[in-house]
Amino acid sequence: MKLYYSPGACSLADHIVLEWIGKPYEAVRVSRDDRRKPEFLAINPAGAVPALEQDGWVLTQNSAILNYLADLHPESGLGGDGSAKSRAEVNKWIAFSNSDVHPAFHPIFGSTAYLEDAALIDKSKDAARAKVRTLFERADAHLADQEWLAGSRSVADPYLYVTWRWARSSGVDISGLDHLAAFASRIEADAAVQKVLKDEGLS
Ligand SMILES: N[C@@H](CCC(=O)N[C@@H](CS)C(=O)NCC(=O)O)C(=O)O
Repeated sequence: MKLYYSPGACSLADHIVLEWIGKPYEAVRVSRDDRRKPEFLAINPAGAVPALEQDGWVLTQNSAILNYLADLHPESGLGGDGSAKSRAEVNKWIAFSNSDVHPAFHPIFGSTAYLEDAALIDKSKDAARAKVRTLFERADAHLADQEWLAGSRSVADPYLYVTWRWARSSGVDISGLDHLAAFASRIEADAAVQKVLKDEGLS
């Protein structure tokens, strides 16, 4: 199994999950330039990571990959406790990161550059930072009385952690989000996560 990733990108979530599962895999680093090359576009025409390749089959879209890894390794417990309800909770939190938090970063990452007006672009970035803060406040409140998003550690947790890393380095006000900060520290303290951060050149 091969995971195509870019350092610190949303593919970091899948990388952590693969390490938690503990079965052999290969992590293939893809730079920003590589993502536009025909070789990579043949793997994912969207030119985006993550992409997971297994026996010539390629799966893209983070939510699909996280679910697939959980299904492939039920013994890991990373897809919930086996009940439909607990799996729905895992999926709810994958969706929160993938559909709400991740897209909220787009202006910060440059999606409003087409405006070609520095003041307007700055304004869109400030609005994005405020939006991320609001979403994080919701996650913070949820984590007040539990260690993991879906009740027990799951494939959803590293995705929110990745967005926390982005927030830390992009001027989002993360002050006072103590439960979310503790959650991120819990993930960061994990030996498997430390290994992945080192392998991606992030530690
Ligand atoms: N909908 C895709 C989005 C993936 C995505 O945005 N990946 C980013 C890294 S976090 C990327 O590779 N962007 C490069 C690009 O879109 O050109 C998913 O959920 O997997």
